[in-house]
Amino acid sequence: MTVIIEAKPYPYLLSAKKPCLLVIDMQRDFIEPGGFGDALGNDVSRLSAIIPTVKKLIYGFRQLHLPIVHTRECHKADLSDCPPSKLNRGGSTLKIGDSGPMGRILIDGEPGNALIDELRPLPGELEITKPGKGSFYNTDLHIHLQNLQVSHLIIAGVTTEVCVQTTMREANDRGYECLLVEDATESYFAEFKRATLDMIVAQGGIVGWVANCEKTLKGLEQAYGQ
Ligand code: TIU
Repeated sequence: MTVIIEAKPYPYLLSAKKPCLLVIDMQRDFIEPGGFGDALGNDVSRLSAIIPTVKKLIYGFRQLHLPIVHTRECHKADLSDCPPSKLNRGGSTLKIGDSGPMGRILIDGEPGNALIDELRPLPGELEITKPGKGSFYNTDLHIHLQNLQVSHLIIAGVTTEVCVQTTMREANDRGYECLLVEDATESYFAEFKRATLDMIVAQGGIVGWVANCEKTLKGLEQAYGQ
């Protein structure tokens, strides 16, 4: 069976192994006021526009019984997994670990660190906590994907040029065929999102593919639907 998704820079083919949806850091810290994104000086309101599209992708994968992995950027309460370089970067008033309106900033288990209500994982869907921007750094993601026999990653989430792009490059180097869903990812900077999408597909898809949600789900439904 071959699945074809109409994508840039050329059709994305899926065969043999399973595709997995990787939803990156759709957590309150980046999407709601009072979190880490806000503390860094960003206009966080830009990011909520993609929530319905990410929801559509998640529902599509659930209906097709395909695996979904959610990630969440966070640190341990004692900050032992947060390098001083990350802690001190940016010079903002509220730093990682400080108390903000949604609890301690970017700390595992705090209210602001939760995935947003609309995209809460279902039992059986993996939720990976990650201390870095890339989802493979200091996590068990690769081993989980290998156990699931996943070779293709369909990627969504925030922010496009930070955690999403870092993860996609890490995945590409580990041999995964990656497709970024362009209307299911967003940045605090419109021009950085545009540039990231361009960088991914340049040079014959040096990092992978880009397609919209509709085309992605259409290809998957044709192959895996009943
Ligand atoms: N600051 C920013 O754009 N992003 C992050 O710090 N983390 C993620 O992208 N998730």
